[in-house]
Amino acid sequence: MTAYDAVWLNANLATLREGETPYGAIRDGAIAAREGRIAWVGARGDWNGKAAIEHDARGAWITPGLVDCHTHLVYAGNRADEFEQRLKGKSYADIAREGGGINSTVRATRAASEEDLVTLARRRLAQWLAEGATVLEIKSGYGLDTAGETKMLRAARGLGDCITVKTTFLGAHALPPEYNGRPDDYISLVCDQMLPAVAPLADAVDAFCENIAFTVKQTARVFAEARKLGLPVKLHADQLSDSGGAQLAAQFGALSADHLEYTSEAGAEALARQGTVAALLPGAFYFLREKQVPPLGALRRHRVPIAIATDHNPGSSPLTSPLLAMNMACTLFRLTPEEALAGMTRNGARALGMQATHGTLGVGKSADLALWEIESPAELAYVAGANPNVGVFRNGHSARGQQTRNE
Ligand code: DI6
Ligand code: FE
Repeated sequence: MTAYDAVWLNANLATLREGETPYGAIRDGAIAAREGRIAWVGARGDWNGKAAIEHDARGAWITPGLVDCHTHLVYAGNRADEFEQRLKGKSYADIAREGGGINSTVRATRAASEEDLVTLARRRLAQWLAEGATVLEIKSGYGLDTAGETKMLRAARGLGDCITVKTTFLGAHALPPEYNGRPDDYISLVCDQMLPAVAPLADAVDAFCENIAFTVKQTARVFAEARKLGLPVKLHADQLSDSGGAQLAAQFGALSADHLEYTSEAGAEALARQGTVAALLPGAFYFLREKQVPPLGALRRHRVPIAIATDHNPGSSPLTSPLLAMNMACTLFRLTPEEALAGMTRNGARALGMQATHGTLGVGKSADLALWEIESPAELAYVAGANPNVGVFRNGHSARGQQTRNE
């Protein structure tokens, strides 16, 4: 008889495996782990294994640990004062002209030590852990010089003890003040000096391709360099205008193209051809009071995998709740609750190139489990502000010293 390290019984499973029941659901299921991986999943009645630890889930639903595939969690300072100024009538452009906006976060982040950045990010991270997240992507992009970007990526990796972290180098996020009027020179710095220096600390490379940031041509230079270093790419694409970002992302075989509010049908088709994930970010849409929603119909028609993420950052999406991001994806973008949950699990993992190891409850995957006191998985996208999480396990181990509720 095979021995397992742990089994969860008296649970309903939302496996999120594709092509099965809605949510890949198994009512009254059992799930067992060995050496940090899922080793058995099925109906309780079929379970006759032996496990060193038996967890009584007391009727909870178990989903894969949530995967937030797009965040800017590491930074110093905040921009609440700008939020206040905007509500008193000042425009984003006025604030940027006066040295605020992204550059105020760049100043604060450059001035902070790596330890400060870890402390601040760890404090924010508590909410992701409380809501059952086990994987988080974190971008750089507020250093905008080699030392600052290196410091941010190191700080992000420093959080790996409590959550699985994927780091993304976003040197091409904004033009730092010392390069004012010289964007091509800055892109040369990114390509020739920053990228080679940060490559060992980065799992992927991202850029902000937008009329207020970098052009398609500048972004393509960064991506070509990433390719030489063997790093996969992702892109902030078509957030405020259709700049052909989706097509550019597809052309470089990007893991994901993110935002996509202004993406055309042709853009959606290009993503589908490459298997590039569409990562939708309703937090930024909400906070910036955008009007145009991503082309959900085209994404569905072309069967583009859709991920949902918080895009947590101090400027355009101070959202710290993956569950609320799922709710917003439904209310603002009209995703179904099942699409929203798949977006924060299976497709979030795919957007990070982790589909072989994360994002569904399948044999061989990491034993990353979130337990929820809910009656149906649709409740996860429905509760707007509540947190029904009652446990989270990463690689089979409790991720916050709590196994199931009341224990
Ligand atoms: N997209 C955004 O909306 C921002 N960055 C990005 O890539 C804004 C980030 C900030 O304002 O700090
Ligand atoms: Fe972002």
